[in-house]
Amino acid sequence: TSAKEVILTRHTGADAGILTLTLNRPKAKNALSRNLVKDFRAALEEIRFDNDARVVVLRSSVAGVFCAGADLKERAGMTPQEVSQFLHSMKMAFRELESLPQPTIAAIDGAALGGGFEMSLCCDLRVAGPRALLGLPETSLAIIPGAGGTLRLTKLIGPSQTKALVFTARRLGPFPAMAMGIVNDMVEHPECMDEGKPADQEAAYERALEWAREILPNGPVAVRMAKRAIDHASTVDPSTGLDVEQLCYAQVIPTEDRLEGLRAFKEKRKPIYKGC
Ligand code: CO8
Repeated sequence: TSAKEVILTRHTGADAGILTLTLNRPKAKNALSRNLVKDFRAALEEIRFDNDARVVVLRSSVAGVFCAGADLKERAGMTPQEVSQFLHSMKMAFRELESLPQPTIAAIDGAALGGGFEMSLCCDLRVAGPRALLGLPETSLAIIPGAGGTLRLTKLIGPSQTKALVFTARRLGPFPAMAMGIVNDMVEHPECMDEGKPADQEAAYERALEWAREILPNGPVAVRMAKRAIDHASTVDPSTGLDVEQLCYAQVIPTEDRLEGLRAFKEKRKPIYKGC
């Protein structure tokens, strides 16, 4: 299925179960316009109810940019009511991304600024390419991060590191992003960068696919339930968190896949899971 500014690709063959969601609005560096957000939400809805979808990779088709954040030009022409409607729909899109049942991986091969960075924070994992540039420039625009950045980044790296980034509006390359724990993995191509050649556009995406392929063979229901339990772990009190873990655990007990896992172990072979 393809929408104009967001393209949903279902992989096939050995990669069946991996879905790639590509932000594709080159003329405005993937800035989040009303249209892009609409396409994005439609694609997320399709993924959410797709039982064959096991891992989702979010990437950009635009060289050197993941997403430039909110569309600052479109917004300038909106009435206050339209701005409120748009911001609501953007925040809903981020909630929908964050609450997808499947694991999600953002492949960031360029600028991920403001809302673009906040979007990547709604993914479970982040992989930075050689030209990744992550930041919350809002205070330099005399606003503050308003699409979940203050909360999601604080949960990820703590309040002091978040303040350091937000107060300064600093942009981070892959190394500091990795050191601060913002990205899970990075691809370095110092030789390309040194010679001033364009870095391999696909590097972060390829690495993200490697992560996806490592998740793919594992029990799909188990992975979804683990995501749900871990997401609750950081938002509820410990005793509720343990309850949620038990409820999620209970979901995997009646699955065929659990028995297949035991059989495969006994027979010393790789399990083949069906997601039920
Ligand atoms: N909005 C609209 N258009 C944009 C945006 C944007 N955010 N970013 C880039 N563009 C446009 C440019 O205006 C330019 O258009 P044109 O060709 O017509 O002049 C085109 O894209 C290409 O841009 P550049 O020439 O600047 O491209 P570069 O490759 O040199 O640089 C960058 C790319 C680094 C992405 C650069 O464009 C940039 O810094 N953009 C602004 C990034 C930014 O500040 N984003 C933060 C926006 S604030 C935000 O996201 C807050 C969300 C809050 C939600 C609140 C909820 C309550």
